[in-house]
Amino acid sequence: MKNLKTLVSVVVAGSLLVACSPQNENPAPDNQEVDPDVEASADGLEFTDAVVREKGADQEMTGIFGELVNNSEEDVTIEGFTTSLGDAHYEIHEVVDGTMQKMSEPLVIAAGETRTLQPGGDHFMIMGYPEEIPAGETIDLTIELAEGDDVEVKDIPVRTMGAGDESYGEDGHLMGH
Ligand SMILES: [Cu+2]
Repeated sequence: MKNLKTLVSVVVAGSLLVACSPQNENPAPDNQEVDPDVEASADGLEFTDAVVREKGADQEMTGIFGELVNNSEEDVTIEGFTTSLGDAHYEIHEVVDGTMQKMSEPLVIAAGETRTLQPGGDHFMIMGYPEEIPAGETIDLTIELAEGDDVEVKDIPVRTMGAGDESYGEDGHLMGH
């Protein structure tokens, strides 16, 4: 498992370097010596207060929550995401009339705006991952932007969170896609 995580991180870091463009050369506010990967995300999209809800081996899915902050002067469109968990089904969800579903519109964060991902609202969903995701662990998240740059968020803590804030589609129709 450790080796797999390391491999995934290296691959992601490599793609970030390729995606990094000369336009990201503004100095970061807190640290002048950040590497290009960090600078790319510091200038654009940040994911703060991020948390993953603990998942038992018997549970079908879980969510990632937090604040998506667009520090840039241009809108960003989130096309999707992956995590250091590796092979799983990742979807961006919204909650309509108390039931979550795949987001019907692209997730756009307007310039300077913040979008909250929370239970009962928009969230990143991890599906099709059969193993336990226990509290106390951390996972890395890679957010894929339509504009081309990926944003990597390291070491998101897994925590126990209150259950029952959203419907997991007990009639089963959510499991179909
Ligand atoms: Cu969901």
